[in-house]
Amino acid sequence: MAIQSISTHSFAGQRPGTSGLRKKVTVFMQPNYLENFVQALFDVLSGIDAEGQRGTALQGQTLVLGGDGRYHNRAAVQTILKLAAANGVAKVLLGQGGILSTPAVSAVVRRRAALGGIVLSASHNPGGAEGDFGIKYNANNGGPANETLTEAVYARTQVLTELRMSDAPDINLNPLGVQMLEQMQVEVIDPVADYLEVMRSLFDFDQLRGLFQTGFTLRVDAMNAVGGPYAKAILEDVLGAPAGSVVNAVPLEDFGGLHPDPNPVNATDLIDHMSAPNAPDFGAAMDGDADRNMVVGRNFVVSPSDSLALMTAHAKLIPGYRHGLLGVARSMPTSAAVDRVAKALGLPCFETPTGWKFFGNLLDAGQVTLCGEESYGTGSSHVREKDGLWAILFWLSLQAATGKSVQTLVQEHWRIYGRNYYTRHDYEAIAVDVANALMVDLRASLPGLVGQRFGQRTVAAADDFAYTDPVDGSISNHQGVRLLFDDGARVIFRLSGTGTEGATLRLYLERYEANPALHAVPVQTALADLAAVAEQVAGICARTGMAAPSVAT
Ligand code: VG1
Ligand code: CO
Repeated sequence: MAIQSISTHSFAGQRPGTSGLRKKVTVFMQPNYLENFVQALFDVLSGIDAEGQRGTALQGQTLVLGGDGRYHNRAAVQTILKLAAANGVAKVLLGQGGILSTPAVSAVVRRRAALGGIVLSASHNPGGAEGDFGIKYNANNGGPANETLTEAVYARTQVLTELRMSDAPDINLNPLGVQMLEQMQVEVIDPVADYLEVMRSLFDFDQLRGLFQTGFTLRVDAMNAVGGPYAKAILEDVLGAPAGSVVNAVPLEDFGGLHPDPNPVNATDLIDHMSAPNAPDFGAAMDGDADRNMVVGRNFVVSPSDSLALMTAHAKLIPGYRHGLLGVARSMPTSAAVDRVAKALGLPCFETPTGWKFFGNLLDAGQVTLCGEESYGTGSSHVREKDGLWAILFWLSLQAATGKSVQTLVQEHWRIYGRNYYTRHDYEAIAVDVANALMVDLRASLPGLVGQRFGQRTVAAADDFAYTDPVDGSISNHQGVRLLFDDGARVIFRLSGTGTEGATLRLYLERYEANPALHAVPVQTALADLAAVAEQVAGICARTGMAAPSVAT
């Protein structure tokens, strides 16, 4: 066994997007593609100087490593271990079998005071040999690296010429305990243990056991992804939910052909079960890396934006939040439902760009406790990622504490705070130049839109969302084009930063309805006039040739 110096050449396009570097598996399998990115990361973490001299900051350090189990996960783990061993890392905490959910990586980094963690996942993107792969670095707070770090890594990918890598044979990823790779310890850990302890510290497990003893039924669809082992261990083994409550619980390399994106369009089997006559009391699904969640009642789907608002309103019912919340944050396109609750409770409420990395500073600075995104993501200060199973335990606890169903909880919430009708329309796999031109033209038209009337509404403001981080003052521009109407309605356009095929245009529509008599309108009907405004302003159909979105959630 020896450390090798291997010459390499740079690859274009290794700039991380909304959540790490995501590409087709075939791109990641090119010789040195993954190696380059990881070497660039290690170079930056080592404290490399302007002359390209690597520093010593990785020496003696511990990193956490694991992924969602998708195709290429195991091979990537072996590659990263060999790079880590050659770059002076002292120890890697590796999830057994190469498995760790995204929130679990965050939990392990924090509990074990690691330097950071590497998450192998393309999250909600499809898996398998033809699907996507991804890699993301989380810093010592357990959260996604900030843009300064990801930019530095990207810059390094463009100039690096040498990989440092051990030529040792592959290690066995399965037995728990310590193995040596060169001078580096690899400790294979139980992927669930640390995470379970964090959940135990937040929720009343006896109360949840009691809930299941009363005959409460649930169906949690792990979509053949990494949430399965966590949900099974915690819900069934520890809390006593009926065996079989967690379905599709074994992580498969291709997710069994499912698209592990927990929304009503992709989790149709769950929706069917929840609308059957003998439906369970509660349903939920998670995504590929178990950081997203969809909450479903009997015949009733909860909007993620409403979920955040409702969690905020009821947080004191949960032991981990019984002393109240410091504040809340939502991504800009997420509906303003939570803003109303924050206002009523006198809580600070922040609006950030899309992507969990923007919540990190607010959480670290103790300015917020709960965060959420419209894309089926909610989480809190317990880790620095959104957390699917945490959200499920939160909703189960609310039902246990109140004795109310999902539907009753949400409808009561609307009666108190009003309803923010909300939908997102995705136009997928558009030609990149078409998508870019649409956004450029839209930006150019913004000044002229202010003051224009569309039906009953007038555009009160139109801008391209820019964010100044209140903690470190960093500025992020071009985070989404917004039309803000005088009645509070919003139409938002942005391009996805996680897709791997062409461009994806996301159109977000929202309007507020205070009158409880008007709270039962189908969502797409309630927002049809705003969809028409979006079409009029952006010409999506004319430009893309798509008469309807690929997905509406
Ligand atoms: C999407 C969502 C965003 C989320 C991101 C990562 O990003 O819109 O809210 O944070 O995915 O989630 P984009 O740039 O494609 O809109 V995950 O669970 O895929 O890591
Ligand atoms: Co995810």
